[in-house]
Amino acid sequence: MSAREVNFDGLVGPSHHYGGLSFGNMASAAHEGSLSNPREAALQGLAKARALHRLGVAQAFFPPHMRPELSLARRLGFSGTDADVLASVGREAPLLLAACYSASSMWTANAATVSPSADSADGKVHFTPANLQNKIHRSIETPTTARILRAVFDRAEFFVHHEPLPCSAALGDEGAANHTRFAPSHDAAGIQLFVWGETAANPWNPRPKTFPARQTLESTEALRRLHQVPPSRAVFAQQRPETIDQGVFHNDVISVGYRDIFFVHEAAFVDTDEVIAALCGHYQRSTGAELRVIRVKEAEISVPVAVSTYLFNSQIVEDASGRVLLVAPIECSENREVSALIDRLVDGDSPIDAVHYFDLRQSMHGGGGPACLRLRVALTDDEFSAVNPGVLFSEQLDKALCSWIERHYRDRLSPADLLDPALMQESRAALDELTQVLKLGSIYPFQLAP
Ligand code: SUG
Repeated sequence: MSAREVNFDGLVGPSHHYGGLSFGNMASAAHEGSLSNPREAALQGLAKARALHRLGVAQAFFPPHMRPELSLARRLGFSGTDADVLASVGREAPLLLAACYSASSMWTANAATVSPSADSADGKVHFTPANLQNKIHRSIETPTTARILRAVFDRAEFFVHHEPLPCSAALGDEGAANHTRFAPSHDAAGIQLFVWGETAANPWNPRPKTFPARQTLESTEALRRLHQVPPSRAVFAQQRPETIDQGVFHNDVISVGYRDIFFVHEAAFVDTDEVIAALCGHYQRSTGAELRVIRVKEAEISVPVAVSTYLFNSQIVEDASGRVLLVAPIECSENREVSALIDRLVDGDSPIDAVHYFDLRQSMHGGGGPACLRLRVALTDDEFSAVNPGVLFSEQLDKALCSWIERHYRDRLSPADLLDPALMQESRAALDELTQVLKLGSIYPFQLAP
């Protein structure tokens, strides 16, 4: 049976703005309060999905979440009509208003951890929605993410949906951004890399001094158990604390894996060489093949340059003819050292055959590059045919989404605009229509019976 890896890209929602909500994420801090363009953001994301689809990559979408999520403000003591809540939160707690309105669900690499059926003991695809407990604006994504995953992957004979891990600092979980799978092909059994930033069990273990570590060792161990990945197929690695303190808040900001390829900066882990050796050993024993590692030295690309260009947040994909492509943010082409490195990889004997640059600046300014905008799900043919077809990319869906974005999205949004009650009505009208376009049924709270 053959299989493919499907990229589920997050559609950017109508309230995309720069709230400065993610301490430890340099781009989020740098763009706090600046003017966003939700329409351009959504169209940039769609353009990436369209281009990859046309190259032969399997593409699908997850819808944006309902915003504003006023239930968050209500749980924190704000009351009255929706308009009253909006006005009083705006007056008394502007950061909370930004959180209620955050469009961060676009970064679907943080939606869930996914293990393909080839790796799991029960032969099913496992999903655990991330609890995202480190950031309030992200923690509110989890219930909607869980509903969307169940709506898209609804056949119990193929798909297992776990509860999110309990919302505790000891179990911080940021989903696929800290999880990578290596395998000779999408249908073959492989190995999985689980990356964590701190451990609740040992307070003396080195941890970042300035910025938070968002994922714990304990959460990664739980994910391995829940997903029935045998210990022999799992490698655990700690992010280097100093690297987190330089703005590497997720592992996908400093490494990316695809099939048998691992593109990694030497400062990614506490002991990167040891991690590479463990991965190569496990991979060899599990698959009989060799892992191909592209290890980038600090002297070639510094961590701050990796963070500002998001080189390692590139996607690695294969086109229809099997050529391996690096899908990189346009910022990489604008940096001399980074573009020179990419040229060397493409021209030399690395596994990368070509590069495609994308302008995703609206997302990048919130700290999300190409790889943040997609959740990968490796599916066999049978599993693929069980996916809700409404979310799969087609030229027809592309046209419908373009028209939907053009009709519903604003082209500028400032923090002050979040106080405008019309924005709430506009967002709900847009999302209500979207569930029909994607044929997902009722997934938003305003569509569900009380
Ligand atoms: O969680 N930014 C997101 C970016 C997530 C990137 N995802 C991956 N690396 N996979 C975050 O920090 C910014 C929101 C704001 O500032 O308004 C934000 O949430």
